[in-house]
Amino acid sequence: MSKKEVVLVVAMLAGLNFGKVMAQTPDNTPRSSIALEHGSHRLGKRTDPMMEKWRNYGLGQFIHWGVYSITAGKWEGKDYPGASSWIRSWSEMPAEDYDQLYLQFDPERFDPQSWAKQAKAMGAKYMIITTKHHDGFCLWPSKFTEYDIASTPYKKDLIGPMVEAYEAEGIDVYLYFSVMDWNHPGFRTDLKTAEDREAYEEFKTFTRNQILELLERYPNTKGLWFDGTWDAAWKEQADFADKLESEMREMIPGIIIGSRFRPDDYGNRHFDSNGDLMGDYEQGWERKLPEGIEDVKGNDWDCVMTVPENQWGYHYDWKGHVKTSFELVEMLVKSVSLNGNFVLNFGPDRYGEFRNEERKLFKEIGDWMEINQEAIYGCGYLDWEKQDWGYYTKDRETGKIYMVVFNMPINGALRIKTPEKVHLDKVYELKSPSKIFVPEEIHKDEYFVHYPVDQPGKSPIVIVIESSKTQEEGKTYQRAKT
Ligand code: FHN
Repeated sequence: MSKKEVVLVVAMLAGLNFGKVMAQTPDNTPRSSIALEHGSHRLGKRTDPMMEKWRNYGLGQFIHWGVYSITAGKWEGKDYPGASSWIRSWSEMPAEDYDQLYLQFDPERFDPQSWAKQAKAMGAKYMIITTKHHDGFCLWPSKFTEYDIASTPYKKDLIGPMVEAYEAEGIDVYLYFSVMDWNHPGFRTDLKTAEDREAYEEFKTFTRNQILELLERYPNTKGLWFDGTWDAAWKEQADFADKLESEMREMIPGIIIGSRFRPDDYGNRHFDSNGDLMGDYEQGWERKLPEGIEDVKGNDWDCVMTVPENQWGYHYDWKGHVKTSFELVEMLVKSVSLNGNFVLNFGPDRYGEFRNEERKLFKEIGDWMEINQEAIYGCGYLDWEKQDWGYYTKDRETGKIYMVVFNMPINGALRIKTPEKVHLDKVYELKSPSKIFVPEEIHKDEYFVHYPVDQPGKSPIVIVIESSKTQEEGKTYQRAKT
């Protein structure tokens, strides 16, 4: 039984009203809640400019890069069956051998300007870079460890040039940081002994030092994307993490930190013991998407997605299904239609180059975004009944509605069901605004838009709806007597 369950049972047995305090919800309806010192510190979405900008990104780029790009998913001719970034944890990978590989890390073809231009061409508005993954290797010259880029043949900082190059392309940079650090002697997954606890205190100091070091070195970063916080040892660090998050927020006002960093008083992450979101957005949608708007619980969220099923760092041979740009654009549009951001992962090789499959995605996604980005940037959920042909998005500022069609009916009849008294003023194809459709009203607040299917498309079609409220009643028919 967890600590929280024991405390709850004791309180109930004692007939105590277990610390139930009346917290106020955004609409000020009182709600009972468990008293937490380190739970969610805010109900409802952030509404400041930095978060508004984050909310309207739509598309981001994740980059996993580090020593694991040298092993590339295999060791001594044998394939590691998991994600290449985890190869150090493989029983057949001698950790001491892995921990020497950094002495070979020399990404001579690393060209941050080229990376940034490719991301720009794809349409990414932000980029998340692994400054340190679970293996503990730092892509920046850290004062707190020798296990960093300064100790490699390459020697030079990799993060700073990326920040500069991406910002030059108008792309915001966020820093991924893994709390889990297999290289640090004080890291523990759980704290069983006094020695564990003593070692972990040193690890906590090291972790805080590195996080604050990153913010000092790269003050333009817009946020930190934390990872590796699922272990029992970290779940006991509610007070430490809360204080550290406050320090980060003081250092860079407005900085954006997701739900994967802090545990609450009872070790709950992402959502505290009252079910309230920890941090500024939900970071739980990894390699999966919400089904419907109710799944996002009114929160901001991002989906981080790999191109193969589960490869974040470079792998020498992408086995299994490699997602097409069509699939990935659908995931992007679905994310935006449900008020989220879609962050597509790239894993450069040990030399600093993207693989051909990734270059193809830069181009194909970029080509679609060039024509249809209006349906993505600054858009979010529309509360119209979802139809099988695809997804609606709505521009938060203009109110324009976009039908993004992935599944064209063979007869081209795209069904639209509007809320009551909504008039469809103008309907046209985004890429050809002169191509205007006259919706056929088939029932009260229900229409067909007839798309000429003699021109079957290869990529998702975007149709724009300009609508307005009307007093007119739509066509009504006598209800069937059943
Ligand atoms: O273990 C990591 C994994 O390598 C990758 O970094 C992803 C990215 O969100 N996070 C962890 C798995 O949840």
